[in-house]
Amino acid sequence: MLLALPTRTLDLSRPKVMGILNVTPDSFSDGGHHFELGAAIRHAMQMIDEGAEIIDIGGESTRPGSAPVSVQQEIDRVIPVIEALRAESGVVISIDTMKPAVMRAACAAGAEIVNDVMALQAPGALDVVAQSGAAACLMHMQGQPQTMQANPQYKDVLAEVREFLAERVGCCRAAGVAPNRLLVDPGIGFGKSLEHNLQLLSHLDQVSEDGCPVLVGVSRKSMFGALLERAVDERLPAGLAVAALAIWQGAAIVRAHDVRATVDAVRCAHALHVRRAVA
Ligand code: YH5
Repeated sequence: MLLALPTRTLDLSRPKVMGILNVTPDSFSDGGHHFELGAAIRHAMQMIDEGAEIIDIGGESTRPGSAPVSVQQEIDRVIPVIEALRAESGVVISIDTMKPAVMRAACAAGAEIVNDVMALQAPGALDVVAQSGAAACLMHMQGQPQTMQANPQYKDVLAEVREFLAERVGCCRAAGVAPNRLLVDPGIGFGKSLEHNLQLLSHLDQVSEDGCPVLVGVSRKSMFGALLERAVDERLPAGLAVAALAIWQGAAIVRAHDVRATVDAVRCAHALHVRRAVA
């Protein structure tokens, strides 16, 4: 399976690890509010050294309670990082944003995947992606980031997520974004209870109707707090187990903070997945 990028393709016949690079002032700060470019690039280069083939750069936190960020602030945070990483490395760069203006600037600076937790529903987002030639990750979310975890409700979470993603794939196709440029993502933790997350993760092979490759992110997420009562810094073993099970079900990309460990888990799971598929 090949994902079409603007000037090359990404071969997804072997699963990929997407390393998370948060460029918010709390992540790479010099102690004040100043964000340090050098520290962000060092962290990206370390994740690449550990086996990340995609780096996902985000300048806005989607956590409940986090302050909203203006378009200009978000651009000021992410564009220098994209430019510097593009100059240093041939890694595939993904921009994690909901804002069309940030998508446009990021793609002009060298980002090749738009990772949007709103699945390109913001006015203008579809056109920006269509015109840029970038690939896109369409993620399912119920509600808005600030309030999505208050009381998530579904009749059939798997069917509803699958239908939403199929509808967004259809909108992309209508806007001129071919399905070979699309990834789909069930959005673990985005307007979902623990039970909803577990339902989706145990049926990952059923979330993509159109054969679009599946991306999934569970790294350090609150579902492990709910399931295991583990603090954020104690969730790595759980995240590796679920990452492996995602790949075993055929997921193409895992989004993670702890790249070296996740690459090992993904490689083991894929070695078992390919042997099962041919039997
Ligand atoms: C995702 O799943 N997630 S940001 C809370 C945590 C730990 C991690 C308190 N962007 C996804 O990573 N993009 C995010 O513990 C994403 N898929 C895609 N495509 C949330 C996050 C996190 C939240």
